[in-house]
Amino acid sequence: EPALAIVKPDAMKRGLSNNVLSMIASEDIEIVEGGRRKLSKYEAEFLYQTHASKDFFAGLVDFMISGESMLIKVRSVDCSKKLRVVVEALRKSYAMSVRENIVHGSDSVESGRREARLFDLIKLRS
Ligand code: FUP
Repeated sequence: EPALAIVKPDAMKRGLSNNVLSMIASEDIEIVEGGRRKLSKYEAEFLYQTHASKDFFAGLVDFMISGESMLIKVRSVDCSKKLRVVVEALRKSYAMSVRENIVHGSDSVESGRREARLFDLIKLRS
């Protein structure tokens, strides 16, 4: 099962990318490929398209394009489930607010597939 984890701009600025990587590894999730990149507005909007009608959408997109992120394509059995465990644990330790919450992780098999494809498309464009 493929999925996507993202170390968000707030975590990059705070030097937390290694904490995210080691937590992913500790859940037996395989890191397939990764890279640092500032997301474009279009990419951030695609990532959060299910929230397009929410009032926090514009602010969320602005935050996601405010600096470099680390995109990490991952894979494992029950990957999105395991990734959510990682995300919850990291946020509990490090999140500063609902928006500045350190890390993204695909939350279902379906979104994992879609977001892993987004990773491949971003790679092609850069
Ligand atoms: P998650 O899947 O855990 O990242 O959380 P959600 O799908 O509920 O929300 C997606 C993103 O919207 C999260 F990164 C947090 C952000 N968000 C806000 O910025 N403001 C809000 O009021 C609610 C969510």
